[in-house]
Amino acid sequence: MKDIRNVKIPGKIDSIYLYVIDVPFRKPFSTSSYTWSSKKALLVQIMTDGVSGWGECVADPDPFYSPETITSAQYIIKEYILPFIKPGMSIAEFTVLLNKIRGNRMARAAVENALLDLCARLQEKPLYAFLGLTGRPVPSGISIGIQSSIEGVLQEMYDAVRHKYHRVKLKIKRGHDAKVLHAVRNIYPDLPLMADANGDYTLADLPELKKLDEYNLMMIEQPLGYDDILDHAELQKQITTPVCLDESIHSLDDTRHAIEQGSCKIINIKQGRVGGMMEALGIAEYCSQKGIPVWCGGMDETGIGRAFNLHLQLHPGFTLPGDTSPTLHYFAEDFTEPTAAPDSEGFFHLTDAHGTGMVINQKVFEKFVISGERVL
Ligand code: OSB
Ligand code: MG
Repeated sequence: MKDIRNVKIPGKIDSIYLYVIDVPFRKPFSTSSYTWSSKKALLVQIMTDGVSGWGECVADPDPFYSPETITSAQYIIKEYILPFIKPGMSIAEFTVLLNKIRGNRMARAAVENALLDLCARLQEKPLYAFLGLTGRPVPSGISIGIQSSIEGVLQEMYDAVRHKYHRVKLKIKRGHDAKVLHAVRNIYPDLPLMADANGDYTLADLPELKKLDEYNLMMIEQPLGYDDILDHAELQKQITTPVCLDESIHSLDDTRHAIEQGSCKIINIKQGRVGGMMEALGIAEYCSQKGIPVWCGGMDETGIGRAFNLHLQLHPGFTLPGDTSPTLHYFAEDFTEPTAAPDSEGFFHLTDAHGTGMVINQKVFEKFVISGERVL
């Protein structure tokens, strides 16, 4: 992989804007921890000579997936991240400064990604090529939220299979697990299937978790506490289904700790959770050296964050289909163009458009903006 750390950010930045947007979901999305009925997100736009780089912060308005929130990210970006940006500095110099900030990786990712998008656009390259990656088709995958009935799950499964997703992830929680998987496996015995518990279980639930071994799942994602590494290692010894970590992984160091302790066999990389594309690529690189498969998670992003997820997956370490579905799966309307959508075989293809390749449709965008401010 090419080393872009010596690339310099523009010698002149004209303006930076922060927007909070609220885009309604087609239908509410539930995990074991919360139900969201719209996507609220913080967007960063960095402009130079009429060219814009965009980043999307994956923090929710609430602390129910991660401790970071839109408001905390806005504060950290304005007070601590933007003052670090010095025109003409290298990406490596910027990263060193960013690493002085503890945690707050969703806030950091939004700004870093916007700068990378801007740099790629100024070099007139697609983001993946700017990052030294080579094009290849990206398989789609779907995450089905918790439904109020088993019939509801089966209906969602039916739609997912029809759309040729390369694997299906089902959200589970205590009391909504074996019976759901049993019903699904009855109809789809061989479908690539996995389950995501979003941290709902503890080691006291070991008997229930062991029962899930019989459903031939590709993996179980984040069964235990959202910040746990140690108990997952104990669990992995007791079950045959591979454990995959999501919430517990914020960095390459977390990844190393989890793998060395045997806490998981697979990693879900979310660039927005680990501090941006650079850390995400570092994790993918480390995992491929260790023979640990990775896949790209999602935070039901708008077209902007989704585009970063697509470019990231060109790293050869991404050997499993991720949670990348078309933007219009979640939203009735997309404010980015062209809308991210797979072909009839369920593969996304990136073009050679510059940066993420996403352009904002201003008219649609304005419908969703709830606040906007110029911060530089
Ligand atoms: O745990 O992976 C998760 C969405 C929001 C918060 C957490 C998660 C998810 C998803 C959906 O599973 C992933 C997507 O389709 O973007
Ligand atoms: Mg998850």
